[in-house]
Amino acid sequence: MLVHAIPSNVGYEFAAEVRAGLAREGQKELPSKYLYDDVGSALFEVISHLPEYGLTRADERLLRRHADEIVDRVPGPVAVAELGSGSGRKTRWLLEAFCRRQRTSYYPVEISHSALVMCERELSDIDAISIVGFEREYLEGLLEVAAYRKPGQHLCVLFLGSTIGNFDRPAGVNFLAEVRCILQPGDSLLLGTDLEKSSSQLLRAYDDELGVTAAFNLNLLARVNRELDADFELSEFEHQARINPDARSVEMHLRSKRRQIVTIPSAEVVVEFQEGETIWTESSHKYSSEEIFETARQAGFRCEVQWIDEEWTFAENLLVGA
Ligand code: AVJ
Repeated sequence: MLVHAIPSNVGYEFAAEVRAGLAREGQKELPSKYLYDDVGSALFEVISHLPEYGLTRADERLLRRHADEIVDRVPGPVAVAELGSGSGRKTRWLLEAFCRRQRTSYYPVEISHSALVMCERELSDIDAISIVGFEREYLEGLLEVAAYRKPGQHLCVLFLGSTIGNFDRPAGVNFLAEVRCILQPGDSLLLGTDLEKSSSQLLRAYDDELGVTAAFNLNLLARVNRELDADFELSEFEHQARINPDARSVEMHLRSKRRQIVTIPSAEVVVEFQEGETIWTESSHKYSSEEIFETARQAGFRCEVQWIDEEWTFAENLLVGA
């Protein structure tokens, strides 16, 4: 077992993106990747245990159930790169299967330092694994992983948990195409996608009774306060989950309860909110099982197999670089 982490060079962009997102005309927005600081990552971990939010458990069930089949379809020796590893819990099933076959390198790419540390700790007991974590943006990290690649080694990218859903559809295809550019023909991409479900089920999942998702969303303002010395009054904003039927997504917003002015010194911006005005913080797009084949094709992959969880409609898709 080898564990070492390559530390971050992100951070300075936060102020610039907060400024750009809040100073703009029309719909204010903040990039959803900033939801995942230490507090946010811990809150998401709690969300994944809520009865209303079955996504993460469906993902894990599929990986556990089909780990051997997945591994059989990925030629070895293999380097496994995971984009957004989170806690690493659901990845264990796959890595154990890979490592039963042969020694395997695992490269988690994750912008959250605490999630990366957690994931390395969680998985380091697996026999015949070597782990090198990259505290990086996805594509930047993947480029570095590709540079580490040894001759004859197959690259298998994991993009699980329906993180792809945070992109709108065209941006999702673009992102997958960028991943494809870093890969070689025959390399694999295991893509987890949440599937369409009823509005009521989605609203319950993204606005849970306990208020954990609300706290997860509001933490973004708390983070701006902590890191950029802002004076957001958290009790003056409320969490909102919305269905966007045209985009086939569920959106999270933070709604200003009254007219108010917020100062963010380290982003050099003062922001005015009208009563009822929102900051759009996340979109979670839901896919049909059929469209994933076309999405894969547009990005330069072929979707070879799809496994679907029936309890919480979710698909694990094995894409191969064309
Ligand atoms: C981790 C991006 C898949 O979109 O469902 C959970 C994040 N947001 N509850 C999702 C999330 C609100 C989650 N992803």
